[in-house]
Amino acid sequence: MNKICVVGLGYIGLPTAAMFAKSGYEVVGVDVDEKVVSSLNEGNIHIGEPGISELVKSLVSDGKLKASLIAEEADNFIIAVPTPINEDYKADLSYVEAAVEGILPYLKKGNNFIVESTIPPRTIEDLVCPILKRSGLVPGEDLFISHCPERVLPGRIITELVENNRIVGGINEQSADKAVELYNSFVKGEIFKTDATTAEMSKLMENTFRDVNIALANELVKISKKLNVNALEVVKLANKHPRVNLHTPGPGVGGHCIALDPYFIVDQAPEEAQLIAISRAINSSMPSFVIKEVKDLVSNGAKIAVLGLAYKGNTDDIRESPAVEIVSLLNKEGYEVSICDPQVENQSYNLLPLGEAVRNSELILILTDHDEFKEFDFSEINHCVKQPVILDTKNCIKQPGSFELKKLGNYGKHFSLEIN
Ligand code: SAJ
Repeated sequence: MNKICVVGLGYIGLPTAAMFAKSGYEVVGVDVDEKVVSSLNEGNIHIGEPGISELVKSLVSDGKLKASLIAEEADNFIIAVPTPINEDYKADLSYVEAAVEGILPYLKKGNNFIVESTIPPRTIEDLVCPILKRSGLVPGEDLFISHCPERVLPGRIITELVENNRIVGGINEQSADKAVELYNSFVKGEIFKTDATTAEMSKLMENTFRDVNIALANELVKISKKLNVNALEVVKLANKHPRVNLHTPGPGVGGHCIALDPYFIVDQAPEEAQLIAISRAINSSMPSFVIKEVKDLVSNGAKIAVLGLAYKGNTDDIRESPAVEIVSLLNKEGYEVSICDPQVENQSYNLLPLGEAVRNSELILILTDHDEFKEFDFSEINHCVKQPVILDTKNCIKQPGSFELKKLGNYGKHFSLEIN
């Protein structure tokens, strides 16, 4: 059982492929993108994730990891392709389907088949197994099938791949056992066995838990604005209770996971998933809320310097980023917008160095808590702005200098205890 074929070389597939290769498996990574495949075979990577670049380079040069446009025979197959959401908020499973169909010709008796991609409940049973049966192999007997959702936090992928506990959901016990054996090669966290459908639902509920809690924090901001309360201090103080963990409010929820996964549940059970649906709506309304805050500070036509386009600090990922929506809304409202994001490379945006982005601005709008912004001493740029005002939607700026620092959620009072 020494060869693994990983289909999908993105934020999850590539680090996973690398970890298996590092622990001694022969790994071939498959991707539909020619550029990804050719650059990987030269030892270069296309994702910005700490620690991956060096690891992949050495594995490729040692011949332990290679990339290919087509699958090949292996002992284990892992599917790690994206599951985006359609315009009607239903899961788009076309990449999963294509990936499973793509490996059909290479399946052999005794293979271990795993889906890591996040999928709606019942996908393994109702979609994946029927496709795999077309190979002529009997699921659970000739072919072991599991869902092993990834749980790693972008920015900490390499560490969390090893240390996090994992859920392994098999279509039967033997399938789960095979998957556990595989992941045991590098996972130091505990591995919990269950059935495939429970694993699918557990993964979705983890991200939904976070989305619902962030919605609660964001709703607190809106209530606090109405009642003139400092929501940020409320969060800190309430969290001094031993059983309370209010999350952090912000400009919205981005990324490819938390902002999408709850819809997979809502789509399957719309009548029942009321709280989940309203939480999504609250978080999706935050960009418009930020625009209202901006309007309270500067009038249309003003120049606004946006700091941060990525969906969260210290990542280059702009998928579903609230900042992207805020920039587009600001443009629609007639503001002149300049953007700085030192971590993002994206041809669609004219990304400027901080010093240039803030020139002649009347408002600096912080949308991402990158370290570069947190640590920046704003007294350095006092002279180049038209009006020294910062609206910090991430409550992260430490050295505002003589800028007036407004924080999203801080509407009240009056004196601060400055508790941590
Ligand atoms: N955010 C807030 N307030 C908070 C926490 C987060 O506004 O209190 C925002 C962030 O700014 C960001 C978004 O939510 O826009 C999501 O960020 P995140 O760091 O909470 O999570 P992701 O999407 O980067 O990664 C999540 C993780 N899931 C959980 O923590 C339950 C990760 O473990 C999963 O593996 C990943 O989704 C995934 O791939 O599903």
